[in-house]
Amino acid sequence: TGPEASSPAATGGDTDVDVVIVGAGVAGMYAVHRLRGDGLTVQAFEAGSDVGGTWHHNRYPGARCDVESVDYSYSFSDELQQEWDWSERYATQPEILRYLHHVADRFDLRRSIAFNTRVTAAHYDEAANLWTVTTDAGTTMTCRFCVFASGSLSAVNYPDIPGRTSFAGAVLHTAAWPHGSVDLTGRRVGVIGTGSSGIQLVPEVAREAAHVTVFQRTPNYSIPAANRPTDDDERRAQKARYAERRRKSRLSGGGSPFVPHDKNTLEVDDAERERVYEHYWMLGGVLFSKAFPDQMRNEDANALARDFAERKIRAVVDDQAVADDLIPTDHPIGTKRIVTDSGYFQSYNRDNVDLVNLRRTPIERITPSGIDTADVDGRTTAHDLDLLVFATGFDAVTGAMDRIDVRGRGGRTIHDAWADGVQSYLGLQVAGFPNLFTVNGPGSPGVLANMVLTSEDHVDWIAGTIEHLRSRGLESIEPDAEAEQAWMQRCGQLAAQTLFPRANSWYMGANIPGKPRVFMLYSAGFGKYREELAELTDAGYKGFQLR
Ligand code: N01
Repeated sequence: TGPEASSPAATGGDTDVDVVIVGAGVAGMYAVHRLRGDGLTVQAFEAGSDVGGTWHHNRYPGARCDVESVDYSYSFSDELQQEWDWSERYATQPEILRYLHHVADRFDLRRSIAFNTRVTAAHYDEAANLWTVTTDAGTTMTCRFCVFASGSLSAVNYPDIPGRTSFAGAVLHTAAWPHGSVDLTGRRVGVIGTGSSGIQLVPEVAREAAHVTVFQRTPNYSIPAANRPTDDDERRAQKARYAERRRKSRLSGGGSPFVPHDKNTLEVDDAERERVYEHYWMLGGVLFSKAFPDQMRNEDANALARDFAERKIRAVVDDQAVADDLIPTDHPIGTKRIVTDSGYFQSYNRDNVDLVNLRRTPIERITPSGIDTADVDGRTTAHDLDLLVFATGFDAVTGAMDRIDVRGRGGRTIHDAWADGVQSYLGLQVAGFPNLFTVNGPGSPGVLANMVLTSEDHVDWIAGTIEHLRSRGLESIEPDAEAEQAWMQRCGQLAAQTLFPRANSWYMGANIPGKPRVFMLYSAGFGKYREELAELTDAGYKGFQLR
């Protein structure tokens, strides 16, 4: 624990610290810096051995960010912005982690963070208006406020496949990749899952391993990263205009300074449409979703974008029968996160990479020697493997908190509060859990936008709110249940105006058996969300009860 833990709490009452922060990834790190800077005593707990969250754990070969590094970086310190040089347009995981370590050093964050310590419970004491936080290291700590910065994509998902634990070789998960190198030379590797993680991993593994078998349940849209090294001139120009870049990002839908074409898909002729698609394709990755303003709302418009993406896939895959299996047919483009790849589809032109289409030949079981699939004629094919990689994603958005024993007013658990569908007001608070804040919680733009800026915004709002309470002698804040319900309904209505609900995606909770199917995010864009949040706050914290 840090030295602050021995200072008196500034928010009154008899607590060990003012604020406990759960998680020391991008959001938790900034929360430590900001809240400590406001004169509060803070203690963060982090399950990993160092800072970085996502970037600490997802160390698989090929891991990169799909937002340009110049945007996917903190904006709270101009000195930091000016001093850090990104070497590539889309930084690799090691470079992003180096950056986060630099931030931890520069702002002396580690003294307030207990590492290798997982929060197991947070219980609210109604009479004393305080939270008691318990960890797996045996710590018990009381605080006035809890900030859950536990991540949207951090609760690792292992699917329940028969025989899962019987495999005799090494088993890895992309989101819990071992520190240090994994020797793939001469090995037969199986990869289950073709989301962002699997698709980034496959080309890297294919270069080293003797053989790679990719087990694909659902094909995914993936777009080349258009990655390249940056040079001094480019960096100088970007840094000179950083403030403007950030301003545009904060007005945008996705938290980076890009806007769609100014006309809708069907308002331009074929040649112009092709030119616009090509332009956004060359921007790389998820930005293709922004080609035309109606692409994510209008099925006919989306179909034309899909057709373009299909042609791109066919152009780089030699065997058109394999291309048939790789082209998504079950969801509009963009309704699952578009993957940003580096040579994924081309991997299937290699002799040492095979695709297994699980829709046609499903997995029967995992065996000690590999994976058995059922052929169309009912026979079993055994795929012999030395190493098995689960690239099977996360219990997204709610999973990290749901796995902790969080109890609010009346001992009600967060699990119960979310059992019939997730509830949250603005992605910041849940009714019945006073003084507990979530960063990028359900009902916020979160994972639909640039998470560094969304995290900074939420932490700034939390800091401002704590200051508001302190300066008025108030002790607690929580949302009205009605305001919360209305907010989640609004998120549902906004999503219904888009094509998002058309996919069985993790955005919808569809990848976790038994999870309620609700579009968990605010889909009208980061800029619009910021406007709404500011209006409600300026109107005296409308929808919240302050006591
Ligand atoms: O996880 P996913 P991810 N049998 O859930 C398959 C971010 N991210 O780690 O689609 C067979 O997307 C599942 O199949 P299906 C990014 O936001 C970003 O790849 O459910 N297969 C799917 O193919 C991303 O969206 C980057 O049918 C099974 C895969 O596993 C998010 O994290 C890099 C299965 C899981 O894909 C999650 O990405 C990495 C089963 N029983 C991650 N169960 C960047 O580039 C699941 N699957 C920034």
